[in-house]
Amino acid sequence: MQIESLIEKATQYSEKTVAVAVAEDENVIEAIAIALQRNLANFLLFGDKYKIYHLISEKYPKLAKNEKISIIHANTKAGAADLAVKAVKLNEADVLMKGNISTAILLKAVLHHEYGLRTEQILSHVALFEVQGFDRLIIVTDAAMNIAPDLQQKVQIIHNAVHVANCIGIETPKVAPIGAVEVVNPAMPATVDAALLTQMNRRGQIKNCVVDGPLALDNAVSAFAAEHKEIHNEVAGKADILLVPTIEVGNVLYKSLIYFAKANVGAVIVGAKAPIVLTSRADSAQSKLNSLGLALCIAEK
Ligand code: COD
Repeated sequence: MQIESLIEKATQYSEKTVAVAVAEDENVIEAIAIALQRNLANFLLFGDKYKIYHLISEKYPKLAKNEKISIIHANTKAGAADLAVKAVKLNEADVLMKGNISTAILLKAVLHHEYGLRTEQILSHVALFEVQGFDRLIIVTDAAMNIAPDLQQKVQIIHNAVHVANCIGIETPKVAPIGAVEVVNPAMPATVDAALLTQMNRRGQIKNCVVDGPLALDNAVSAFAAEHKEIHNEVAGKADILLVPTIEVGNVLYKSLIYFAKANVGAVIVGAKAPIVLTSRADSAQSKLNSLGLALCIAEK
């Protein structure tokens, strides 16, 4: 499966609605324009209506009259985030999308006790990468939400990533908890958690996937590297999901894949009432479109 085929699949759900928090952003509007050309969804654009109109009419004049777009004014960015979150809460939208607003402000609205989008699950970030020359899609989690997850949070982060893998057709994904080495070293807590997660999976405490770790990145994704180190298990060299120990590791891996490997990416936050598209402001319109496609496929499930 390729990311493009997810976007294609999402066009089957074109009656879904996306609430965009602070839509006054060139890349966001470009992604929405492409999404509308492909009849991907309806859009509720929350933010400064003058700036949104200006951006739309300057570059995409036909969009201003598109009945699949509604613009709802908010005086502040935090106000726009609150309104977009409430639209999802009230089932007026199926997906929440971050626009020109800091991640922390949007997430605070999402986590709000009264009108937020909490469920019993933890919320976590799941990024899907298509890397040229690599034989499969790779999921990286959590590169943007949970800062230093503990063991129990890692269990839930795996659960969320497995759900995403299932939504894109990977039935029993292979999960590699990543460390700097492939053996347990008590001085490296990530390796201890990885071993515990492996055992929890074997004992049925983590289901619908195969977990094996710790694995360093090379032994997780390269059969050659795993073979060279004589690591033989179901995950080594074949991982679908890379569980990183901290946000910094995830963020560096995410950005390395994009900036060095020119990877194609789509990313969402899952575990909330609805999927959340949370790409960085600097991400391209293409990656925002990819994330929308992924989020709409997840919303459909
Ligand atoms: N899932 C569910 N509930 C959560 C989560 C989560 N991942 N994180 C916090 N909560 C709940 C807590 O249980 C608590 O009830 C409430 O939210 C507040 O918790 P705090 O005090 O830990 O949360 P905050 O508001 O200080 O921080 C939450 C953030 C998500 C904002 C914080 O974790 C954060 O800043 N994450 C990094 C976001 C970021 O900057 N990413 C940039 C990379 S692109």
